[in-house]
Amino acid sequence: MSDTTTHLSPEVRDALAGRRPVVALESTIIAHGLPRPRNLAVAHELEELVRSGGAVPATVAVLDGRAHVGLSKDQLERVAGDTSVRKLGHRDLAPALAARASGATTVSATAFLAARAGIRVFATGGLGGVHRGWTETQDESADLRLLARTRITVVCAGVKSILDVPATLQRLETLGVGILGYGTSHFPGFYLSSSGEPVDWTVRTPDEVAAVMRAQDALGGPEAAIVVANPVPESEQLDPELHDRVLAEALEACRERGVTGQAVTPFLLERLVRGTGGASLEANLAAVRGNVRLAAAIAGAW
Ligand code: PSU
Ligand code: MN
Repeated sequence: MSDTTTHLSPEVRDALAGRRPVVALESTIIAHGLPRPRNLAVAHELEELVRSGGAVPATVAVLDGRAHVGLSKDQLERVAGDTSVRKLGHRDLAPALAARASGATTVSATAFLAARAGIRVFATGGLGGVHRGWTETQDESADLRLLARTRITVVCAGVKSILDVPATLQRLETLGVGILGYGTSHFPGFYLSSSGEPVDWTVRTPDEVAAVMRAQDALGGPEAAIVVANPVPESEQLDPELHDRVLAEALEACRERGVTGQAVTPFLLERLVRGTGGASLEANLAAVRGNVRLAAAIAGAW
């Protein structure tokens, strides 16, 4: 499905036509979630991890007013290196296309474009969700509502720990988004292996995830995502005490400076990287790598 709005890379198009496994990857984490120039190396590494897992990577972005599902090397370089690349949630897609703009896609925009292209499995780091202090700001990521209406399986290390995790889990329940703990009965905490919150369902293999996806299709009914919550290994998690201390400082700085809207998440992530001397970045990368590997296996099983 290539049309005037969307271009599928030849590799992705062939894989979908041949019913071979494809994994969608978002680009906001590359353009706005990781420091340059490391971000480009990570973007390549994640695509390689998908390939070595036997699937075709489909990194999603908008370039010059056209959505791309599957990027060439040059396009990936542009997303990682061009500082004018915007951050695009689902609601930004139409204005960006009309303005011939370029932007990296968040979970909401990526899930939408990937599902529309026929891709069923998507890997990311941590989902957006309900921010702390929601009663004042009403800041809830558009990721949640879009996932409530999109049949896609998202592999993530939970939701970003900068968020109000219990409130986000409550919203996911209300919105009808299923959560499967992968090898765990606890919801992961992004940089941390566990958020301390329980999950209702645990799966242990990619085949078990694929079985849930088939059951979802057999049942029919409203479209909704399945979240596969895959914890970062304990050996690679961020030290929980360091995490809590630096996060408290970052949240305070965010309030003091009056950072709002789309800028909140990149601001907090960057403060965490600095405040932990880069340790949060390593934990973030370990989580994303694990998710990408698992997503490739799930796409294969599916
Ligand atoms: N996970 C990461 N790094 C990121 C993000 C997720 O490890 O940068 C991005 C995703 O693209 C997610 C977005 O959709 O943050 C959420 O932004 P907001 O809170 O503004 O909706
Ligand atoms: Mn927000």
